[in-house]
Amino acid sequence: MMDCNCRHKIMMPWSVDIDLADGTMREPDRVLVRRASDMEGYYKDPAALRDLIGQDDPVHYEVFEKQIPEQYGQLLLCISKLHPGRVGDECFMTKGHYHTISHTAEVYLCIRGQGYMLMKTADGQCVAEPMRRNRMVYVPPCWAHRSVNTGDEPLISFCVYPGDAGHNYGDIAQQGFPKRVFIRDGREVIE
Ligand code: PAN
Ligand code: ZN
Repeated sequence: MMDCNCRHKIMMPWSVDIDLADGTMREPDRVLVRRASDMEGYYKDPAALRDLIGQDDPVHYEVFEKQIPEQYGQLLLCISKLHPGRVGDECFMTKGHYHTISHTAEVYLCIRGQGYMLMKTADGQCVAEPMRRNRMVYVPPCWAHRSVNTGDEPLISFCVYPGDAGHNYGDIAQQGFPKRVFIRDGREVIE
């Protein structure tokens, strides 16, 4: 190992296989799994969530990651696989977060499924960008973000964001988003 002309050690280049159809990363270093029981407090209908937890506590989403130093200059990447399902009539979603260093952006390239990226700012703006296969969503600095699956198959995205971004879940856990996504009478409702 030699020093680069900054404070970091030289890291060896590497590559990884990603199965775009299945939405999995071969040989991830870490797989984060969030089940219904990890989502208490997030959905509009807590009783419907308790029912789901009591049934088989289904997996809501999985995040496949490679181990990359969480440092300025690095890029963190993952496959986010959000399963289809409803809590009552509300679509399965990720917890959502701001980045701890809030002025850091993120790219989500959707490789399968359909849904929305809900984004909000601290001053009350809220936007729902459609997610579908081959569509890229740019999450600008300072926007909290949560993906929502409105379809019947997994919503799968390849995500890239700065190594030092960090995750701040607390604000969203307390405040939520101004909008939620439902399926009612077979139609998407955002309200
Ligand atoms: C994504 C998310 C992933 C899971 O990698 O972490 O989709 O969502 P939550 O982190 O909100 O549970 C990302 O935005 N990283 O910054
Ligand atoms: Zn993020």
